[in-house]
Amino acid sequence: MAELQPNFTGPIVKYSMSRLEKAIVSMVEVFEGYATKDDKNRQLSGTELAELMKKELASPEFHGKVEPAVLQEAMTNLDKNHDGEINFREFSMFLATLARGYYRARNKGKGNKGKPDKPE
Ligand SMILES: [Ca+2]
Ligand SMILES: [Ca+2]
Repeated sequence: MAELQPNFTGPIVKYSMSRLEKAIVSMVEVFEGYATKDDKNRQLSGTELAELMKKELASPEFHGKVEPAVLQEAMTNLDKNHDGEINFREFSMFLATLARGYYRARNKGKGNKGKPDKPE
């Protein structure tokens, strides 16, 4: 069936999500998966956050890349509006901080020689 070939460029290609789209869907699904464990299903409580961290951010592979200081900083600044819970906006900023830390660690010592490390 010609229309199912991988290099077909018509609208049917939209049936499979790109890596980036999958990453975005995963972010939302992970948040929802933990935030809905109690009555406030649009907020992560301390308990829900602890469980998420334990199950979703525990692999040695990831921790080998992200410096403990970056993780600590991300945790400290999580609750931006100081209401004791983490909403999706706060969670997405947390993930962005982790992604930047991971990106920096991955690219440490590679390229950009002579250019100072500027904070974004
Ligand atoms: Ca909740
Ligand atoms: Ca909050």
